[in-house]
Amino acid sequence: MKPIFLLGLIGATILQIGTSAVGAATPTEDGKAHFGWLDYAGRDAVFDRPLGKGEYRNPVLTGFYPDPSAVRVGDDYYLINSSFAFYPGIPIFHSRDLVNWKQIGNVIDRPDMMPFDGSSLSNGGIYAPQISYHDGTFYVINTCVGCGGNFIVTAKNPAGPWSKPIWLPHIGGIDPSLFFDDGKVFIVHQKDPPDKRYAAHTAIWLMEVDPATFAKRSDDVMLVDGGIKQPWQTDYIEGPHLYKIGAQYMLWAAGGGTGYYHGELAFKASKPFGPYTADPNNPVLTQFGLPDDRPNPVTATGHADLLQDSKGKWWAFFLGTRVYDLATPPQDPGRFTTGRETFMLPVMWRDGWPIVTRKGASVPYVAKGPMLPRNVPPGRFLNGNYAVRETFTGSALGPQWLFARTPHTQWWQVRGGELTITPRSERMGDTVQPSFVGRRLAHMTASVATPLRFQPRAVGDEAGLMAVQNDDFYFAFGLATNGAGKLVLQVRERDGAKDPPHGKVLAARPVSRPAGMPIYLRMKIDKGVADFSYSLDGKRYLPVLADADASSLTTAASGGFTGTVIGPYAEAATK
Ligand code: 6LW
Repeated sequence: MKPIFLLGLIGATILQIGTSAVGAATPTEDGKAHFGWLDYAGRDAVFDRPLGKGEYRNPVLTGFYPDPSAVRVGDDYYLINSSFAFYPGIPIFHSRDLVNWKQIGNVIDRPDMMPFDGSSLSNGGIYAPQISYHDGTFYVINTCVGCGGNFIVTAKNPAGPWSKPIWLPHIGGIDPSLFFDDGKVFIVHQKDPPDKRYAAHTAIWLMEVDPATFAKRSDDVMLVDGGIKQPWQTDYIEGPHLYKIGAQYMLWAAGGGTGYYHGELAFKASKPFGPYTADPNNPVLTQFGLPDDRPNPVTATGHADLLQDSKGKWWAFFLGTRVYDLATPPQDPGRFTTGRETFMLPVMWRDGWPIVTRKGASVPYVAKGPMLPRNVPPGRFLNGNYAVRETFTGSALGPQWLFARTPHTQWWQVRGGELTITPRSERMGDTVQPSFVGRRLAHMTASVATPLRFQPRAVGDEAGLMAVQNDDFYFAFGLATNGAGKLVLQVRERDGAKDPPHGKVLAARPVSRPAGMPIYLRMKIDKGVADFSYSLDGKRYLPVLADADASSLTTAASGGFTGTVIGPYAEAATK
């Protein structure tokens, strides 16, 4: 997968590039869908401001990259995110300067590693993983929700291979995090308190485990009870990480739930099992309570991981959401299609207590960076505005591509400069493993286009572009046949479980095109509005559906923890 960077180009312009590269490499009588490339162009006005010397841009990873966890090993930094039931799972990035990241693999990248079958794409699977390093070994500890619970995988090389999971049936709840201290190993995690009084009443617990087998070595001890009311949000206390700073044990945990009230809380103790004292600056990070009319609001900031760089400076990585509509009273946490993204800010200290955002301060889109020597070769664009052409020139898909759950058959091929997909009757909407592969929507305003060569063989055969939050909320824009030998382009939307599993047809337009020649499909998402158009020459686009309400791609509508994923698909009639 060789990305071609086309800075500054967006929309129609980008599609004029390389149209001649789309040849009739393979005939379409094979009934398969052939995609020549995928153009992605994203432009959010807030990213237009040029960077000054030493500055970096937030979010450092745009699009659905939530629950960041980062670790330093010498001069190298590694960062991971949660991925729910998309496969491969847990993207892992490398950086030398903390602001330019390059994906070096995925922690869950073998089909037998994690049982995602039947899991909800945006509510099940991989929640909040944590990465740590100790004595030459990397550890990722995590929860597979609805698919096995808490587990650990290890690796000598963070790019993989990672070990088979070691399951941790003795660790309840979610969000486990490892802590190495003086030859001992601990797991700090979220779990219900013994006297759980209401749904949001959770607590933080700690257990010492065996350093080799992770078997239980101590009682599970409650460190912080989220039900004890404080002047800050303690509901849904979760996502804990434990650090040793000097002689003190510092606990960080998210509070308020991963929405409008989200924040990060800090606590200190002189022994791992406590007692813990709360940071007088709590919440050390939040955007809750800021004016609703602030420009370019970032909301839901929390779930932070702390890291000290090789020069001794401290940084917090955390999630946040960029909302295009912070309704009043606020939607929880406003409308966004891009998921929860990875942000980074320096940590300030006051009397030995941390602060990430001062009271009333909004998270900056541009900040002064760590000034570490940059020597990672630039990878794919992961932040700011950009246009990229994903070409299918190699023999495999790059690590950024996502499948809906784990594929068990090889229904796609990267060959001859094309991505070829076999239409299958496993369809989006059925919580199965559809023939769909996509990339993250990383901008509020973005355009995705692809040249498609496809000759549907039967009614129900359909191929094109799909934008997906989960099985209940998605758009499919595809080429199909009406049965009378006529080709038709149609837009389907499923806007919740109330709609039929395969959605409703919002628009259909007959099209004709010389056999074997491509039809160019383009989907534009501009905040809450989507446009679907096509072209026969890759230059002049004709609408199939304009100004469609795209709110089904917002987390406010779909629920869950992911963002929109867009890419090629091919389906066949349900058996
Ligand atoms: C995760 C929890 C959270 O387990 O959301 O924002 C959950 N924080 O810590 C899913 O990402």
